[in-house]
Amino acid sequence: MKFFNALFFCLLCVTTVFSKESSEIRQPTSEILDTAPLSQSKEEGAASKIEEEKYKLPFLIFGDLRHRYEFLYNEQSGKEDHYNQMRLRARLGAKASPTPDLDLEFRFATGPGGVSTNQTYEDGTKGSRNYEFKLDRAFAQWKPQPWGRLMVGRMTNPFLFVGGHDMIFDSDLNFDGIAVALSEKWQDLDVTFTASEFLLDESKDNKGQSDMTLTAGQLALRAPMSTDFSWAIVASHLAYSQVKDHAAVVPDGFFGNSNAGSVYLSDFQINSLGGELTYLSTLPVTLFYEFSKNAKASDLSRASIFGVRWGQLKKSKDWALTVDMREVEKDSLLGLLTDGDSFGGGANGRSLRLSAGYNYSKSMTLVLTGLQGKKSIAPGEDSLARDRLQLDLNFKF
Ligand SMILES: [Ca+2]
Ligand SMILES: [Ca+2]
Repeated sequence: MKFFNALFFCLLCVTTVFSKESSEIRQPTSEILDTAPLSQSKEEGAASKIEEEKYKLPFLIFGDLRHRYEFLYNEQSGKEDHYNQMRLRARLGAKASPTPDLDLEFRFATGPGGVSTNQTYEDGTKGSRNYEFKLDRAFAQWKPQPWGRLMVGRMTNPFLFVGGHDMIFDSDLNFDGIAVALSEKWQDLDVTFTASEFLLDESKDNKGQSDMTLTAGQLALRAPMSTDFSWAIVASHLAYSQVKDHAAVVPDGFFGNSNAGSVYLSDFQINSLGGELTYLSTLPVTLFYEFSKNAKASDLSRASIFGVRWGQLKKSKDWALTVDMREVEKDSLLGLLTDGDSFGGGANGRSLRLSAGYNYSKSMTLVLTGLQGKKSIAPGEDSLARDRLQLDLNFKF
């Protein structure tokens, strides 16, 4: 019953959000100012022109919210635990291009950040008290040439992965530091090289434990094969510094990576290769596979994902189906950054994800996702079920 109540509430919200009032609020400033009284003098007209320029918004405001109903089954050793919850994700941002070669973006979001921007309703903050809304992104992108861009600040993930998968980096992640992307087109071949230096744990100590960083490089090639097919190959090298013997970066722990005595037992230097084949039509079909290996771990160092995507969610009435299967061995990837939903997040698990989405309009999307996973899959450990069902109502402007 709770579920249907939630669904009804969401539909009610949608009706309100898309009512006439909201479209009036978003009326362009210039249109509002064009309705100035006809009796204005020339001077008043000039002054109003200045006011018009002053208040013409030289930026784009954007935002989205997701209302999620979630059912979880988390097996504990020797017992079962299942529960449901409702969660909110709200994000509000602004983008500006003050000069043609410069973009600035700021965004605030609910949730703790990192791999999750979910605020579980009445969890932690209870009794209808307000939730925290934190800085999620703040970065500048300078494009001095059509083939090159430089990003600094707390930025969106600059790397591309086949099928848009989230095995290595959760889709909520933003990164702190600097990134450079160079792209060129030779005949039909699109080539993009991206490099970055990101900070994961700042240390003031220059003797013992110092900064934990991610130094990464990626080469992505994409080209059509015929009029009906296109392919992409993406090779990535992700070198993390100072992970071994480092304490947990966030209080929640090591997210499935090997640890003992409250420190990591392995370093992480990951080489990853992904391939993607797309059948181009009104309902495109994409097949993708990626294999990753941590060169610094002698054992349990491999991760892989295979997936199929059918359809796309761009226009009103679009639909899409996605299936992916992944296995992330204990020390293959840094569990702190991997997708937080599959097998409960982190490393040392495997999962199957099925997802169906439908665009009721370009601003309203319904997504149903089922995840069946196992965590603690390393030899000698007791594997535990991690299943969840998510019903998402997404709204954006
Ligand atoms: Ca996430
Ligand atoms: Ca430092």
